[in-house]
Amino acid sequence: MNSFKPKYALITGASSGIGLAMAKSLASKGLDLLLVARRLDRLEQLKSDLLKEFPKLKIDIIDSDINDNTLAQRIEKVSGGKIDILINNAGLALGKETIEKSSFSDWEQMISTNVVANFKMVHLVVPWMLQNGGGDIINLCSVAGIHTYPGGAVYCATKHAVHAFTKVLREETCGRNLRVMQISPGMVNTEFSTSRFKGDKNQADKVYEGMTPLMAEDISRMMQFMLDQPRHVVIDEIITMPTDQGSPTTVFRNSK
Ligand code: 8X3
Repeated sequence: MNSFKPKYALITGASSGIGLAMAKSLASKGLDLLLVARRLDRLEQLKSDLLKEFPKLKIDIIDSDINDNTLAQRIEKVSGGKIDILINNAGLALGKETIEKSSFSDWEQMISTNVVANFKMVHLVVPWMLQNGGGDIINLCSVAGIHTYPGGAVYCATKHAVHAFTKVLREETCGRNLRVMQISPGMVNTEFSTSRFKGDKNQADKVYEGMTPLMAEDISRMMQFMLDQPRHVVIDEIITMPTDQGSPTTVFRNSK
């Protein structure tokens, strides 16, 4: 077990926010990377930035929506099944309307991305990891996977699903040198809110008004800490919020 040394990490949602911060963190630790995201220009830019700083690394990129049916085949082709670490990060919230007012298309997109695509990624890499002698998986959950709040029914439901799935995976694979972990952040200032409010930057900015949110680098630092533990240690879950946030519905704002 202890001779296992991860070399190659797959990150979904790698072109911005937490995924991008994690790409930088893992590259600085000497890991080769397979970066998946929709925006090819951003992926190419990130690859070129990383290679400038870490010229010896192998950085592969795949431009794909996480829901694309051909993604698994593309990952298999590029990686040859040699994935040691999965940062299962792609996910989104859409809208903050009540159940009666929210739209089916938002529901479907959240369920498909946060649940189905996230689970499929695990289903893809776990057999490879077991065959290769081990692996590390960090699923991006949320405080919305533990708490609930009005306007977040489907987002919260998807993250509760991730929480349950991760726990079962951990139980099922226990003893096989697979470290199954999750991180559950509260408010992180990334493109999350801009995407939730469909490009309405004003509404997105209001989410973080008068308080100090977490940044993507805060989350990547914690994930790196999880990965850096000795092989016999699993940090099952990190739940993290800004000091100014007490729960999804309690936020201290100094301007109010
Ligand atoms: C993001 C945290 O509180 O907006 O996952 O749901 S919250």
